[in-house]
Amino acid sequence: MTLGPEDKMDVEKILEDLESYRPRRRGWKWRVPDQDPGPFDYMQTSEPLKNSIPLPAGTRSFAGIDPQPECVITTEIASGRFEDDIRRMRMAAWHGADHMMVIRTAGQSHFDGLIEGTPEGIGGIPITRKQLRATRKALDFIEDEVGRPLNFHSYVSGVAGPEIAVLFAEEGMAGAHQDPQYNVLYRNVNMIRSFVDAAVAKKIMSWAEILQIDGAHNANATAREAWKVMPELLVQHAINTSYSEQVGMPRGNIALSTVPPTAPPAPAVRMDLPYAVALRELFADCRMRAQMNTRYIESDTREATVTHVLNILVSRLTSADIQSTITPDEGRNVPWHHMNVAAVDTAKQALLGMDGLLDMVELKDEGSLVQSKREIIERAVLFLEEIQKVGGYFEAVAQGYFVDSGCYPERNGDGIARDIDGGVAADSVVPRDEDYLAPVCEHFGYNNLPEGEKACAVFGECSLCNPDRAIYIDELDPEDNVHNRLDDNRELRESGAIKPEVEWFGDGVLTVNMMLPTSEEVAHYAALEMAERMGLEDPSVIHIGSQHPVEGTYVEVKGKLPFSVDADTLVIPEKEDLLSEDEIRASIAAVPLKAVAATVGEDEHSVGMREIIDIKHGGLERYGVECEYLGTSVPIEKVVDAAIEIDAEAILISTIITHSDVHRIHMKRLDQLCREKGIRDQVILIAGGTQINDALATECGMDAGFGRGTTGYDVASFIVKSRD
Ligand code: Z98
Repeated sequence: MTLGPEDKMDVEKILEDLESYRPRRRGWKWRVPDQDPGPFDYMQTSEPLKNSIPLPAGTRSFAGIDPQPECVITTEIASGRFEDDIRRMRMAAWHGADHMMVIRTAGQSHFDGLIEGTPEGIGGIPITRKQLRATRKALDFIEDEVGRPLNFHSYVSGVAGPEIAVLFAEEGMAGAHQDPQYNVLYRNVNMIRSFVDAAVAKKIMSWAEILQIDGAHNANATAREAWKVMPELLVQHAINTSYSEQVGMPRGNIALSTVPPTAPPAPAVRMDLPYAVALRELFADCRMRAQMNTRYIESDTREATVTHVLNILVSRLTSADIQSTITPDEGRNVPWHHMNVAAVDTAKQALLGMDGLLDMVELKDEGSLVQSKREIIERAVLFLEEIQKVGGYFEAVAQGYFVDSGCYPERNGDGIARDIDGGVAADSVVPRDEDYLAPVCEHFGYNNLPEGEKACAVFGECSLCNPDRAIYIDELDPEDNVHNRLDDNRELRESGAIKPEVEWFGDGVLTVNMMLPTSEEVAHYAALEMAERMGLEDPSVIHIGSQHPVEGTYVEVKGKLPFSVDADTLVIPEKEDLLSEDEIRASIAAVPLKAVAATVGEDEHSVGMREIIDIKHGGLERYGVECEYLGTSVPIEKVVDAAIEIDAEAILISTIITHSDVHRIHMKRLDQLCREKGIRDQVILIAGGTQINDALATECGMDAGFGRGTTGYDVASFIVKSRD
């Protein structure tokens, strides 16, 4: 199978012969610094992609350039079905993501072994060998398509941490979260078990060159007054980093999961920046994985996006090896495909926009930045000292020191306390037998062998030395598996019919946005009623924002569309075949052509029209058209008179403002006036503007309409074709 830009991802092909699939490589891949060929000089970019989708302005106004920032960009995927995860990864990769972080299904942390097959997950995917293989295989195709290595990532946590670490090593995973504190605090896995397991898991991850991301940011995401946990965040990073190093993990493979702890309306950058500086100063050789703030995400995607741009400002003012992205709809708890893409675009756009920032500004080495930084570090050191004083980490956890919303040494008594002898898998740590022999060559601790001898030498080779030794189990559940899900939507897939989709293929979900002139409470129910009457199934309000207590409320409703559209029955206008530039020039050189152009009505926007006519922007003048530009806010009568006066063959009008449908009125008036003056069959009438399209313009009496993305070339080709 090959995957070209025109091919849909064929999940069934991906699933074929997975048994013999082997990953191409092991370990993490960073971007390669490079300068995108283009009109600008960048200071922080990497090699361009072979296939990609640029930012909207990149396509329209910057000749299609799509520069890639120097740092890896993450997309967090949580559809719960791997077959949809991979399609979402493909879309994100085209927009610039190269770290595919797959969230796990709820509850997998408490499984004490591996699971198999491809069951559906809740809020994430069940991590299994088949799911990892299928996804990695799909990623191989996608990385060939975009021309950049893609890092696949998930979690080495929970009761089966070491088993998952071996699975990840065997299956060529590039990154993983691993932090025993996460198990203890958020999953209530026994603390002794968690730390013992972590040593084993980290040793195997080090062999597999898997980049480790820690879990400190979860304290911020969980604490009640989350901006106060900054000293604790440093402490958590220190504990996991130090433990990892002692197991043998190189610092260069340890990425700290750092998050700007606050969000507006707090004075966010003033609070977040000193923390970011402190972290980078203390952990200079570690990698920085800059997570975006999740703690203060509500259902408003605009608000989340602004917070995330501020987070990226902090990354640019300090550093980020990986810029993570969280979908702006995270606060709605159902991240959707297009929101993954939106988040990746936000990161790409903001990083590029702030390229080279630190070359121009300098962080002050005095004043509040330094004072706050020092204070956070001092509080963290005191925290560590007190942990020692109370008897060590386990005792401190038992006493609820962590995720307390007081800014240490202040304590609020609302921390997460765990029992040393309690939690999931308590009492499960036992000394190794004297004749213990590790099942894989990489292991931690006692192994009944002379120093330096590989465990697997005794029994041949292990699954790390020879991946063929890993046992592949296909499916265990005859009902809950990808094959049944593919059967369920086969008809829709094979018919080529189109259904809206936000999360899963064919889910039919769409959103309707409305502004209702009433209070929030009434708007909520009015919106639901409207959605129901529109024929949407299961409507629910996913965001509501008051504009004023009684004047207006903005509502976003989601619902399911109960039908699909047959693509074969659609009447899609054929793309206009353009004349070549030489043909246009030759025609105009042979028979000169004059045009009158104006922005009409009461509209002062001149940029669009200038783009179409000016020689500087490759407009009509470039092809030899003599353009009489009348300016802005020009009455239609004046435009027609001017055309008669200079004997113009084409009239071009532009309207950007479309309040009260003035654009339609202007177009109709132009057609009517030309008829009244008896010149209609001697002039080509063209309307343009952001809200104009060809169908609308021709309906209003124009010969053609041109909307967003039009160039002077398109218009020149149309005029020459029309008059010949
Ligand atoms: C992120 N938005 O990091 P379960 N271990 C660690 C974690 O941070 C997480 C898990 C395990 C976050 C994603 N993080 C959330 C250190 C989760 C997941 O038990 O499978 O949910 O573990 O980008």
